[in-house]
Amino acid sequence: MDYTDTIVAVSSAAGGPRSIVRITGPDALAACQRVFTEPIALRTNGVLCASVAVAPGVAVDATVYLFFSPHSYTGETLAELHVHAGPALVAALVEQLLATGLRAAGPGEFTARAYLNGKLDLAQAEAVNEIVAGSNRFQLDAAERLLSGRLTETTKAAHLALVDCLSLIEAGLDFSGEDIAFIGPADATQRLARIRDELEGLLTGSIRYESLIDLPSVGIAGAPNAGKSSLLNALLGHERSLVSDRRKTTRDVLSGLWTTDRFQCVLFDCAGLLTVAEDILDRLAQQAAIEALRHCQAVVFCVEAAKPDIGEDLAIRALIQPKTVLYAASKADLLSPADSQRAVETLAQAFAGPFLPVSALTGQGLRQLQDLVERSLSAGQETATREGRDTVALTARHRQAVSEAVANIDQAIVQIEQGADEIAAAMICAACQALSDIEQQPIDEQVLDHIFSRFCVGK
Ligand SMILES: Nc1nc2c(ncn2[C@@H]2O[C@H](COP(=O)(O)OP(=O)(O)OP(=O)(O)O)[C@@H](O)[C@H]2O)c(=O)[nH]1
Ligand SMILES: [Mg+2]
Repeated sequence: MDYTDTIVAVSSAAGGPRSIVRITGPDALAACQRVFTEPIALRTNGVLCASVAVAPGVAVDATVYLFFSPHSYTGETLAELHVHAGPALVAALVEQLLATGLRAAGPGEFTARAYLNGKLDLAQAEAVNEIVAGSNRFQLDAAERLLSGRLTETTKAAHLALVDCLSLIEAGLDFSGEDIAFIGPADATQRLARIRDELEGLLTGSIRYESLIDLPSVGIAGAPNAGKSSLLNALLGHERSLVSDRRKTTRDVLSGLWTTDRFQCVLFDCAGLLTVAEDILDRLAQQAAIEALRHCQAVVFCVEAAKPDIGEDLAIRALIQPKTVLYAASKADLLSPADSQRAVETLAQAFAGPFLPVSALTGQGLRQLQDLVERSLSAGQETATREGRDTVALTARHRQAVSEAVANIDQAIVQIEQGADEIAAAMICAACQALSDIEQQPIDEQVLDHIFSRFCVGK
């Protein structure tokens, strides 16, 4: 891709009240002048108003933001035309600009230029994409940490320490004929082991981006009529699942995105579990329910608080083996507080686990249930809900580079122990290369293209 010409793209999301047309490159100012209905002096960074011709005889008002090189996102001269116009007019404006000699920007090309002009390191450039693509708060938080350079802070420090160690080993090699030792093997291996531990800590303490994208799932299980669908609707805050006083109302597995201020997961409802399937429909519904419950991180198991006989519930509990089970005594509003307390104690004894009284009708216990779900997800599910602010999300590329550096350092330690300092120096060089690939120009241009091709146009 040519990164020296002038490009244009719509950089705002579709459907908003305002559209942003972004232009960057050496011809950006001249291109603006070509679509302004009257010439305007463009001399300094700032904001001005202009009338922009989008088609012959059609002009719209635009707010123009000017950023002169190098004080812009891309490092080049950049202009943004903000217009309150529908998609057809915005497309016409871009057409006009293309007709005056600009090129339509490729995916991620603005950010690629920012990277090439030293405005962002590669990890930060990738973070821009993760922020744009991020669909939940954890993805955004993690991407923001990546953008703030948290990953490169650690890798840069490790890189420097490696270079330091390498220079001492190489000095020893240069003066190997003379009796001067710059660094002893014990000191060198100790230093290398410390750097390796730092990097390993980065790997173990980080979240995989992929895990943030694959949201955890939580299922609601229990006997027919236990109040599962009502609970799902109450937690989601809308009527996702049909509710009726008849048993076996729910047949399919239904899911909804459960977003709270502290976590996000897929919550699903399914058919009530049965010990005996009466017909083919029962059997199919059971299979679907058991299959869905098998794959979720936590199951909320509902038993009606006021149910006189819980034999059926105990039997169906044995049908599933969830990773985490959270017991809910449903429809607790049907009992007095004292009776509800007694029921919860009896259930806790029978199921050998604590029960939380809940009511989909009154909202009783729903907040506590949310807290329990959050705790079970954060225990089993990485660190997405952990308070620690310093968790970095590593993309597969970062993970690979850090792992490669760790492997090379391990090899270098072995070589030093065997007295093969020259090979050790080569291994340390390879580790340095792996780390510098995280923030600097990767050796292979294809890698760069691959990274930016995942972006959307306009970013
Ligand atoms: N009083 C009271 N009634 C409830 C509550 N939750 C559910 N119900 C009633 O219990 C009945 C069954 O509710 P559902 O939510 O359909 O139960 P379910 O477990 O999904 O039932 P199936 O889909 O048939 O397995 C309905 O008549 C609901 O109105 C509650 O918290 N309090
Ligand atoms: Mg139901």
